[in-house]
Amino acid sequence: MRITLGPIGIQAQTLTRLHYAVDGMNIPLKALGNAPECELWQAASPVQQGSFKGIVYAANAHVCLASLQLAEHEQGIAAVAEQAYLHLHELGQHLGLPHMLRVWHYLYALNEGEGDAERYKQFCLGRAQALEYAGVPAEHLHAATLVGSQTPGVRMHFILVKQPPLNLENPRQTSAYHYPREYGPRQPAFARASIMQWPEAAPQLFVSGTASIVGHRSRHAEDLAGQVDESLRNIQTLLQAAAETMGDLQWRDLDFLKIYLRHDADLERTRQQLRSVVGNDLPLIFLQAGLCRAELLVEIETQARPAGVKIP
Ligand code: 3EB
Repeated sequence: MRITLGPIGIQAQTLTRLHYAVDGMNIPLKALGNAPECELWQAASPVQQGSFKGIVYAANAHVCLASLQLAEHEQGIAAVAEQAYLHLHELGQHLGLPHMLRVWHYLYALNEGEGDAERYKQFCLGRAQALEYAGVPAEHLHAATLVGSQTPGVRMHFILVKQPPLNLENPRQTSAYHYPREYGPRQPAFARASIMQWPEAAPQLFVSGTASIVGHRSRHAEDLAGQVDESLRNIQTLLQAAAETMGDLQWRDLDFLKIYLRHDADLERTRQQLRSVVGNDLPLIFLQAGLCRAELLVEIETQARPAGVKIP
């Protein structure tokens, strides 16, 4: 399965070998500028659609692309997070695709609540409890993005696979799953990047949402340009770590950058700065989103696959 273009829904498109949609799968964020209208995910063998405990998905024997939506009532977001991850785990068992490769989270009112009661920190608590129950060790954590959405409830999109991906950490950053206590009662459970070694195909890289964090501390508060630079340095470091498996990766070798901006007014400044670093060929996809720490203004994710890679 591969991504061909950036966001705003996975829609049925006629591709060379097959096409499919996951009904109702769309990114619950506002696109900024002239973003592409849909994301295409293509698999080389046919997929079947299904639904399972509020998750809709498309899957074949090797890979599953899925979307989960949970409403929040009085139970609190930690309980919702726990349930979401338990359902995700059960779906993986049910399909024989037990490993997470990539997860995107879209959470309502992300920074609401003080101290340990902040909704992001409570989400991390429920997620950690579910993964502990499921027996997922730190070295099997997956690449992830977690941003704030204006749409109520918890939305997650995720990719499940048969064989565990190779996960990378960033030597410039403390692993999120080792963040100190000041960031919340349980650490954020994700890897900085995942590489999927598809059987009989070239590997594919998924870089997590990457922000201006060095060690475990946020850098360049209130300095957009500084945060963009620091995020790019972090991504570059991950590309270097990935080179051992993927071969040398330059900016132009990436599929796109997906940029989450806290303030839509920062669009043009950010675009100009990114263009000056990555050149004119790389697609830039801008989305407006809340971010995990109040001082963060920007977060960037990316993917890469060598030309011609076939996803089973
Ligand atoms: C960070 O590096 C920024 O909790 O799943 C980025 C990607 C961030 C994923 C998550 C959080 C998550 O800590 C925030």
